Amino acid sequence: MLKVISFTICPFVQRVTALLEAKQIPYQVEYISLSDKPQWFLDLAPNGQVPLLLTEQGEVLFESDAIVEYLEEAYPALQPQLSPVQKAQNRAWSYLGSKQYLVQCSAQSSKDSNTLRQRSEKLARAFAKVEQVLDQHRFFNSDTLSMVDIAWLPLLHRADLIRQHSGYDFLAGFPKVQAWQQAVLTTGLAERSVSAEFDRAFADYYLSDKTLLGRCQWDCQSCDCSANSLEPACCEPAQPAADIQRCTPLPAANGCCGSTGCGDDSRCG
Ligand SMILES: N[C@@H](CCC(=O)N[C@@H](CS)C(=O)NCC(=O)O)C(=O)O
Repeated sequence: MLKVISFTICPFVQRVTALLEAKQIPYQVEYISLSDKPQWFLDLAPNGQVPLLLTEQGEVLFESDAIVEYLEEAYPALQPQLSPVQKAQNRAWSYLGSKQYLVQCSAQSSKDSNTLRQRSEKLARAFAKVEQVLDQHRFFNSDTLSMVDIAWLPLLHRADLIRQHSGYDFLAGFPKVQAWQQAVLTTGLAERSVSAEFDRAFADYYLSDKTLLGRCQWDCQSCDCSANSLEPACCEPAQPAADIQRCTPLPAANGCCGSTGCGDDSRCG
């Protein structure tokens, strides 16, 4: 059976497991710690990174682009009738997506609204390109899943989790991309391609008190402090980090984020 060497919240791994799920190819997953990589992994992985794919014959494949292209060739194709040009176009749009993984990770890690805004702009430039080419199809360029959908799935999945938690939407202003996101999420591949620990591990890393998006809460009942607009960013720390209070409902007299955390008292009761 195929084996994927993985790290719980790695988007490059999720691209591979999403494709395996889409093709219904059985596989095992072995998780490693990236802060303490086992020697057997370092011996196998020339780039020292996950994902690795161990084929049924025991060959080692690394680099997610190479792995998904192998899976598309070696197993029944998602879109079998594509011309060489269409395949090359799909690869190019896929690379545009996978190049954004680390951009999104760094945006999600932002500690303040200026940083989040700057990092999101880079991501938004890529989503704007997709917005221009999405047409009447259900998925990227057809009514069935393509390799491009799989490549962008980790970005669309994470954008959905962030929006649900904080109200901040990486896809704001891109209605066609939002519709595409819904179509991709409706397949269930996002959940099936990650472990049961994914949501907790993702929240621990990106939605803790250490990140702006972690401090902002979609469902704050005391004021409109979700990171929807970042104008003003109600969850912004106005004081050193030690003083930050979470943006959960507090007595109205204190303001939503408490006297230390809210950038705009007029919005906080
Ligand atoms: N270009 C690689 C990137 C993979 C990557 O960045 N993986 C991260 C985890 S998401 C990793 O293994 N980081 C550990 C390291 O770089 O030492 C690919 O596409 O497979």
